[in-house]
This record gives sequence, C-alpha cells and structure tokens, in this order.
Amino acid sequence: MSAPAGTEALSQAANKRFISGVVEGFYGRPWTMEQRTELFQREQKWGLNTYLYAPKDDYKHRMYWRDLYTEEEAEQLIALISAAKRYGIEFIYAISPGLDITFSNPREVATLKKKLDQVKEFGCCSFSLLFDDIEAEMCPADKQAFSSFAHAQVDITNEVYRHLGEPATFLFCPTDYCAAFCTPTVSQSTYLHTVGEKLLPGIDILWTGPKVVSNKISVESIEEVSSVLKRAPVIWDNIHANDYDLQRLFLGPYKDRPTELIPKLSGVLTNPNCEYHPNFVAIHTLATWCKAGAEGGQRDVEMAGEQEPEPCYSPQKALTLALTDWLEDFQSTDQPGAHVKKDSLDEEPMQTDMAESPYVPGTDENPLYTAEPLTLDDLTLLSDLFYLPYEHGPTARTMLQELDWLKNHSVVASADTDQTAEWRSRAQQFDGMCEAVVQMFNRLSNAPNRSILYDLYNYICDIKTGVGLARAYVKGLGGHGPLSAQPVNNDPEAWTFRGGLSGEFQRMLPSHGNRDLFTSPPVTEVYCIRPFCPDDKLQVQRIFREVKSAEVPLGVQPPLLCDCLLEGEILPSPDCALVLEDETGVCGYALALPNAKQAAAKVQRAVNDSVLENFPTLIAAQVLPRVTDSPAKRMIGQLLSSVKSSGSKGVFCEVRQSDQKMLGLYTQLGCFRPITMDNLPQDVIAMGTSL
Ligand code: GDL
Repeated sequence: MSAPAGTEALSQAANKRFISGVVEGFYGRPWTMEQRTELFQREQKWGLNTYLYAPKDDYKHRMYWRDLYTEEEAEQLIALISAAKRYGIEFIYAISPGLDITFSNPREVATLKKKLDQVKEFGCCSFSLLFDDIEAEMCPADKQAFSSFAHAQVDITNEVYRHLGEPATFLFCPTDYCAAFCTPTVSQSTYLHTVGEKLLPGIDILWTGPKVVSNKISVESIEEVSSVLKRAPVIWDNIHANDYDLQRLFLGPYKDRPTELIPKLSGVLTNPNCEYHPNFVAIHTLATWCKAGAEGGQRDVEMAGEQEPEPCYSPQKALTLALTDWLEDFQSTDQPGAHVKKDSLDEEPMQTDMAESPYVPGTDENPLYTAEPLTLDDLTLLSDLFYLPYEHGPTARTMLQELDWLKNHSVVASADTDQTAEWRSRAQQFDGMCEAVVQMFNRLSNAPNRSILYDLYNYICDIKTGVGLARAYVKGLGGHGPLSAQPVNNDPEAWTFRGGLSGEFQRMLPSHGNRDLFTSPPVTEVYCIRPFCPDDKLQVQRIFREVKSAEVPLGVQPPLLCDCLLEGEILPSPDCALVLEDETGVCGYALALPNAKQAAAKVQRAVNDSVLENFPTLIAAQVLPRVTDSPAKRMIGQLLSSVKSSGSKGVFCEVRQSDQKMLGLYTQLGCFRPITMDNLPQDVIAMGTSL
C-alpha cells in the first residue's frame, strides 16, 4: 500500500502512549462505582492504562446528556476519577449527544460545553464525543447549516476540543464506526473522508473493525482505514460484548487480532460483557496481548537471524494464564459467614458457643454436605462453553460433533435398540462430557465468591439444561429412556417452553435468528461487487452455462428471456450490470435490460403488456454454488438500486424451479412476488418487484 496522506499524523500517534484498557460502552445496567474501582486496580496490576466511561443506558451520558450532575452524583464521579488517578488509570469521560442534539444551535453547543466543564471540574482531563448508533438523517435546521452529517459532527467536536483546551486525550466515535457501515466502502466513504480531513489532528478516532462485532481485524484493514482517517484509529473492540443476546457470554481469549496491529494503532479498548465479573478473561487476555505486542517488537530484534520465532501471543496460553488467576478469585469469599476453604477455618476458630462445637452427624444421620473445590479444568470447560461470538471452544465443538454423529449413526430398529459397539462407546463418552458440565455447575455454585457466581448463574443454568436435554436424547437413542429430548406431556411444566415468546418467534422464522455456529460457521471470504465490464463477458457466460447445465440437461429446455442477455446477443445496461468477485475470480453476476421487450423479441415470445407495463426491466442474476447468500443478496440489492436510479418503475426475472438457490435468494430479499405471465416455459417462475 502506498504511504497514506496522513503519514505525519500516524507517526505523531506512534509517539503517544498506546491506549489500552476497557470501555464501559454497552447497553444495559451500568457497572457500580465499586466494580469500576476494582477494575482500575486490576487494570493497573495487568499493565493496562485506560478506562472510557460510556455506559449507553446511563441517563446523563446519552438520553439526558444536557442535564448537569447533582451534588450526590458529582461526589461519586469525583471519587471515581480520583480512584482512577490513584491506580494510574486514565479516566476518559464520554458523552453521546447524538440522539437529539441540534448541531447548528449555539445554545446546544453551549450546553454541551457546560456539561463537560462540570466534569472537568471533577478532575477529569480526558474526554470523548460519541456519535455511534444514531439516526444519520439531519434535522432541517442542521441541513441548512452543514453540508453533511460528518461536517456537523466534526464542527462541534473541534469546537468542544478547543474549548476544553485541546486535551492530550480526546476521542471521537464516528457514526460509521466499522467497515460494514461505510457506503460504498471504507476507501470511498465520503463520511469517513470528511472526518479524516476535517477533524483536528490531536483527536483520536474510535473504530470497531470490519464489523460491529469483528471476527478478525487484519493489518491491511487498519492500513486502509488509517489512510482515510489520516491517523491510526483506537480500536473499540466488541469481541467480548454480549449486550445483543441474552443467552450469550464470552469467556474466550482475546483472539484473531495479530500483534502486528499494535504499532499501527493508537490503542485498543475492549467493550466487554455487561456482567462485570465474567470479564476477567476478556481483560486479562487483552493485557497479555498488549504486552506480547510490546515484547514481540523487542524480541524480533534480539532474535534476528534465528529461524522461525515463536508466535508472540498464543490465545490458548493467554487463556490458561487468565483462568489460573481467575480461579483464585473464585476461592476468595466476598460475603460474611460464607464457607471459606477449610484451612482458613482452622486458623481462626469462631467465637460463639455454637461454633466451638460444630455439628457432627452421627453414624446413622445425614452426612454433612461438602462442596468440592472448583478446578482449572472446570473453568476451562466453562470458557469453552461460552467462548467467542463466532467460535465455540474446543470441548463445546467436540460435544456438538459427537451429538451430531450419534444422531446420524443411530439405528432406531426396535424397542430394544441395539446400537453398534462404536456407537455405544461414543455415547458413553458423550455422557461423560455432559456429566462434566453438571459437575462443573455443582462446583461453581458452591464457590465461596458469590458475586462472581451470581453474574454467571443464569448462563450456567441455561447450559446445564441444554446439555441435560441432549444427554437424555442420546440415552433415548441408546434405548435407555424416552426417545425425545423433551418428553411429550399433555400437562407440561413451565420450563418446557424454552426461550419464551422470543424463542417462539425465532423458531417460527425460516432463516433468521436461527443460525448455528456449528452447522454454518462464519465464512471469512472477502467479496467485491463491481460494475460489469466487457472483459467479464466470458466469465459471465461460463457461470451461466455451468449453473444451467447443473440444473437441467443442456439442450432440452426452452430459453428464458434473459438467456439472450447472457449469451451476449443483447448487451445489458452499462449502468445496471454488476459482477461479484471472490479470491478466485468472478463468481456471480446481476445484469439488467431496461427494456424487456427487446429480449421478448429476440426469444420470439409474446409477453403480456401488463407485465411490461408494470415491470419494464428484465434482470438476470446468478452465483456459483460456493457463494454464500449474503454477498449474493447484496449484489442483487445494489442492482435494484441502480435500476431504480435509472428511472425504471419495476423489474422482473425468470427462474427455473430447479434453481433453488436463486429462488431462495429472491424470496429472502422479501420484495419479489410471483407474477402471472402467459407463455412461460414449464417449470419456470416469473417474479417481479416494483421499485
Ligand atoms: C455497538 C455499540 C456498543 C454496543 C455494541 C455491541 C459501538 C461503537 N457502539 O454498536 O454500544 O455495546 O455495539 O452490541 O460499538
């Protein structure tokens, strides 16, 4: 990549210290002041240096951003800011005025300054303005005053930044804060270019990576965005955020961000799980990553000349380090009267008479309940079950694989099912894995530290139930119980309606909200949609023929209207023709013919006037089988926008019933409806949409 225009700003950023730490930036219940103070202590211990205060649902951070803090609130914030100082953590105060601010009104700007002045008086020296998750449409007054939304945001940010005396740390979160939000792309985003050019160079910009929750963040993607922003971004990392799904929690290691990113960034802040305690792993492993990045740089020099150096950050090793430390926390009691480890009880006998003679059951009485201590294996299993947004941990993957195998290889022959020896042995192993989950649950629920347990409780109960259902099902397959995960009962208990109304909605939908990481793991292919050019003609014909011959034997089917477009007899509209490319080359196309009559004449088929009247444009789209739905739908969506901008009032297409992929895609787009057409070849469906 050529040197970005903002090289100067980049090297400036390189001289600043690397921002590392936590952003409390999720939706839902904010953390308590005590939790935040404990967080500062931890961050210091682990070598992180920053905390960004941005709790989305805190009244005065976003919804009522204009309101000043009361005396009582002020006291709390002052205490928090000084606690951060005590632990050497930079406290950055963020405000999100974007829900309802009128950028062009000087009174609004004054109110914003006044609010930040108040926080400055509390001892805060670093600030941030956030414009994420807001309507991108400006109000009429702002439209008059600013040439774009980016101009409005940048204008107010620069003004506030200057007003506060150009603080050493000042962060700005754009509305398009990840590549997926940029139209059409990062490098062509007018919004990002304006931000990059107009935002004062001392202001850093937050960026979540390719997506809101980025699976991977590559060096190339950061180089691309840095050249547009004219500075190295600070990553706001949502890899451990769980505020978008009630049933998920992320206890896997910081992962899929190469440490080579560190010199290319101004910092990394993790926006983790809503529950404070389970973030031990997220923050600990981020700290290990940051250290590895710093050390890795030095070691590269020392090891010059040696063969392959060890990768400087191993997510697996970082996880084990984190879990080993976390285990200690579980063992420390956080409540008076809790059952602490036996040896500490021995040290300090209790004062009361009762305690002097603890109850010892007789030989014919119930033995005392004894809690087994939690182990590192338990925590590793827990982390595997609640791993990362796009990946289950190794044990969870094995359990899913085994269940899948057991389901597909069982012989349901008769009442006394006789499975093969291999099946029985694997079923037994699966049962053992389920039992380990139950034991882990038992030991966790007996751990002395109740605060950590309570943050985890709903999740571990839920997974215990899920695993229990799978276990009962496998037992049933093996002939040791009813052959249903949930025995049918006319008078069911409440807990059989799993997931409530939301669960019910999701199960009723054909394709949304019911994606499985196991059966459809995320694809990481990069696709490009670009205009069709004459050189693509051969590739397009190749795809057309390849898919057609797979669907129906060549030569036996009457032509579709679009065939002449694909055989090159008629050219598509140059403004309304796209191809889809992946690493291997052209893998799909979407072409439009503005006047479908031309095709009808070529194929010599009479097409109803009403169709041509309502849907004058004919489109043809196809993708190779390896292409996933999402880029294919995007390409068709983009074609429809171009056709609409060209002035057409509607499009139609013809699809063979055997072409399930295209039928599915058009249906999923949601706007196409079957239309009636005379003279349609057999087994062909015509679908149209108004624009
Ligand atoms: C977001 C929000 C964040 C939220 C996260 C995960 C940013 C910049 N903003 O888009 O508040 O916690 O998604 O749901 O990430």
